[in-house]
Parts: sequence; C-alpha cells; structure tokens
Amino acid sequence: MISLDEFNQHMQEKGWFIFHEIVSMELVNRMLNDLQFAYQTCRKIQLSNNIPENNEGTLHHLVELGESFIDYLVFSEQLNPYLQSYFCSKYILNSFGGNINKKGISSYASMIHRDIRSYSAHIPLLLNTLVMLDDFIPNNGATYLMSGSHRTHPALPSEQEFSSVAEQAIAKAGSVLVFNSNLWHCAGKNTTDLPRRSITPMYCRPFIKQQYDYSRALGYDKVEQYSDWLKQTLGYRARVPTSLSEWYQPKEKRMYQSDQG
Ligand SMILES: O=C(O)CCC(=O)C(=O)O
Ligand SMILES: [Fe+2]
Repeated sequence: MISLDEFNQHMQEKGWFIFHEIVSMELVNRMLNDLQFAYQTCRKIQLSNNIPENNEGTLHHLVELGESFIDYLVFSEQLNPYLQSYFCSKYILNSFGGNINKKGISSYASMIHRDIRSYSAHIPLLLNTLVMLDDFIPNNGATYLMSGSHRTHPALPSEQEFSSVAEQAIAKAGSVLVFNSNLWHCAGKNTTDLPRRSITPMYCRPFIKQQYDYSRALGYDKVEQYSDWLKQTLGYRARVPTSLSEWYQPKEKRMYQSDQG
C-alpha cells in the first residue's frame, strides 16, 4: 500500500487517488449479486414516489439492502489510516449509494457535480469513495474527475473547463477510488453493452448530519455483534438524542461521544 505521505500528497494536489484491486473478487461478486436486488427495491420506491427521472440506475443507503455491503464496511477498516489522515479526526458514514451506469441512461451522477453542497476549501468535511464492481474502461462510463478543482474551483466550471482538465478513473474491478468531495466530477457515458457498476460509500466528520440515520435504521438488536470499527463507522457514537432520558446519560453511554470532534 502507498505511504500516508504519498497519499496525502495526491489528495492535496489532484484531490483523488485509486487503491488498485484491493477488494477480493469474492466480495465484489457478492456485492454485484446484492446490488441487483437492492436496485429493484430502490427503483420500486423511486417510481411509486414519482421520481423516475434523473434516478435511473441509482441506489441509496445500501447498508440496509444486503449483507455484503456491511461486509465491505468491515473490510474497509484497511483504509482507516488514510481516511483518518484525510480528516485529521474520526469520521462516520455519510451516505452509501450505488450507480448502475448503462448505455442509454443517465442520472444526476452523469452531470458535472460535487457531493458537498457547501464548498469547504481546505477543511476536510466530506470524502467520496467509489468501489468499482466492474472494470472501469474509457468507453464504459468510468468516472471523470477534474483534478485540482477542489483547490481551484469553488464554483461550477463550464463543460469546456471541465473536459479540458478532467481525467478518467481507469482501473480493474475491486479498485477503490477516493476523492475530496469538493472535487467536480461525473460518471462518464457508457457506450458498451455491459453495465458499469459501482458503490459509493461517503464519509464525513461526525458532527455533520448523515444522509440517513443508519444507527436507528439498523437498530440496537445486532449492535453487540458489531466491531468497534463498525459501530463508529455507522454512527452509533454520533447520534442525536430524542428524549431527555437519552440526553441525561453517563459519559460512556452518551449519544454523542466526546471523542467525535
Ligand atoms: O458513478 C459514477 O461514476 C459517479 C457517481 C457519483 O458521482 C455519485 O453517485 O455522486
Ligand atoms: Fe458524485
């Protein structure tokens, strides 16, 4: 694995880095299988709630939609030194989506965007990761990233500006792309007949609101089986009380723990 110094240098200069082929194909294949069922669940609700457009191929909050996705989070502890170094602190899962990028369809992910709504300049609040479940090749819609734009472009660049600088994340299935959430990016156009699938766990400082209340959604029944790492990552130590009884607790039982920053 790359040294922390080198990783930090990449993140500083380009704003992104690829860990090549670190996830086993056994886990990749289990995630691909779960992704298919997860998409049916997400798509059904997108349609019944009348938001068919812009969402085709997209999935959200996968931790509830397949064991393999939890297994990925467990695996991803390997990346902890890098993520901790990026945030200079502890962090939690902010969202956990996915994208099935296919020929002929496009979603919000295919438009030039960034996933942090408020530009945070040099303050690391949010970090994108993207796990490649298929090989990412130039013509199957591999992600484009505008290198350096986390430093240089607080506002949306023009298409021309974007495409003159953007680089594609080309790597094999099982690779993990990590990027500063201030970076402008988009999914590429898939012109092949095969899908280009990915999952996108994003992380934030624990004082930032998660996009989904993972700890409450998963509940407390299984929490004893979770490792320290999983409890931290899902946000079990950075919750918001909903009653005075939850608020008035001894230090070790507080909903928001003192080491969360
Ligand atoms: O699928 C991709 O290449 C990019 C996905 C993305 O940017 C997103 O989901 O926000
Ligand atoms: Fe994105």
